[in-house]
Amino acid sequence: FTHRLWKQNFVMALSFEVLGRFNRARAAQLTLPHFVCQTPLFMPVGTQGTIKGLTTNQLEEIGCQIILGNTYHLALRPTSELIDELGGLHKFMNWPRALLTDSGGFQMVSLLHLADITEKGVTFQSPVDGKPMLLTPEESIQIQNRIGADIIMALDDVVKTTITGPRIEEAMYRTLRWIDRCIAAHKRPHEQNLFGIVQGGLDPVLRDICVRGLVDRNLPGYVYFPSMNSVHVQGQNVIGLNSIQPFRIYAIGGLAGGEDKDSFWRVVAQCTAALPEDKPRYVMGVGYPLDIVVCSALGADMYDCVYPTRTARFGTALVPEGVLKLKHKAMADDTRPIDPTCACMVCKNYTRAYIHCLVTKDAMGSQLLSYHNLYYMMQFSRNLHSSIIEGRFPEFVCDFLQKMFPKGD
Ligand code: PRF
Ligand code: ZN
Repeated sequence: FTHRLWKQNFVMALSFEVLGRFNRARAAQLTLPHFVCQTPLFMPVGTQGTIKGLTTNQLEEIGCQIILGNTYHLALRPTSELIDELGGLHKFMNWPRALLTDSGGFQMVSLLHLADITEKGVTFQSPVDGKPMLLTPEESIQIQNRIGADIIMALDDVVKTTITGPRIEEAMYRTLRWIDRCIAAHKRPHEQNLFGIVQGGLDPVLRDICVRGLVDRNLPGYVYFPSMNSVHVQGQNVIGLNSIQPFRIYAIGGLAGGEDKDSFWRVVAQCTAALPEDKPRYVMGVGYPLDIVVCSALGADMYDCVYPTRTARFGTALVPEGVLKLKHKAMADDTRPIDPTCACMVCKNYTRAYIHCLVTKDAMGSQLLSYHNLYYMMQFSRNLHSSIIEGRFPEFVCDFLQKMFPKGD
C-alpha cells in the first residue's frame, strides 16, 4: 500500500545510477526531468540563454546533455518574470534537454568588482542604471524557480582561493547559513533539483565542516506532491519531507581560481572522499581536459567552464595534442582539417587555411571553432564514460597523457 502510494505520488526530479567504476572513478547515468545524461559530463556555459554562435539544433548534434545559464544575466535581461511568462527557459531558447542555472553570486563577484557581500546577500551596482541592487538567497532561488532549469544552485559566498585569513571561514559558514535560506525558499522541488555547494578555500578543516554541514541537510530530490504531505499510517506520518530519504547532490565550489594544481586536486580528493557515493558530484568552473581527467579519477562527475567556447573566440582549437592556434601564419596554407582524427562537421568540411582566414575577421570563424571545441569536449566525456564502463580507464588516461605530453613533461 505504502509503496503504491509512493510510486503514484512521488516525482523523481533526479536519479543517479552508477554503471561502472574504476577505483574512485565512476561512470553513471543521471536522469533529470528533461534528459537522461551519461557522466562524467561537461556542461558548456551559455550566459544569456545561448552558447555564443551555435543553434540549439547544433548543440544537440554535438551531443551536449546539459547547458548552463546564469541567473544574474538572465534576471537583468530579458528578466526572469518574462521567461516565466513565456513558458520557462527551455521553451524560450528552444532547448529540449537539461539546463542548469548558477545562482548569480559568483558571476557578480567575478564580473563586477564592486560587489559587496553581507549576511543579507550580495549587493552590486546595476550595470543597467548604476543603482545599488541586492541579490538575497531567497531572490536567487525565486528567480531560478521562474527560469525553470533542471538543476538550480544555492547562492554561495565565494572568495578567491588565493586569499587567506578569517574571510575564508566566514564565507564557508555564511554559505551554510544561506543553504538553509535557499532550501526554505525553493518552491518547485518536484521539478527542479537544488545543489548545495561546498566552500572552505584550501583549508581541509573548513572543507570538512562544510561537507558535513551539507550532508546533514539532505537537500530535496525525491519529493512529494504538496497534497500528499500528510499520509498517516497507524498514527505515524509515513509520507512527508521528514520521512523521505531525499537525494543529495553536491557541488564543489571555490576552485579553479588561480590556486596551484596540487592544492586544487587535494581539495577535490578530500571532498569526493567525504561525499556520499550514491550522489552526483559537480566541480564548478573546471574545464581543462587534464583537470577533468584528474577530477574524474578522484570520483567527480560533472564540470562546467567557459574555456572551450571562449578560447574558440580567440582562435584556439582543442586537439588531442593540446591546442592549435588557428591565427598562426603556418595555418594560412594548411589544407588539413583542425584535427584529422575528429569526426565533427567542421573537421569533415573545412580546412585550417579557411578557418585561419576567417578567425577574428568573421563570426563564422569563432562559430566553427566553438562547434569543434564543444564536439571535442563531448567526445572526450563519452570516451571517459565508456573507458570506465569497459574497465580501460588507465589505458584511456595513459593515451590521453601521451598525446598531450609526448616528451613526458
Ligand atoms: N560558486 C558558484 N559558481 C561557480 C563557482 C563557485 O564557487 C566556481 C568556482 N570558482 C565557478 N562557478 N556559485
Ligand atoms: Zn572537429
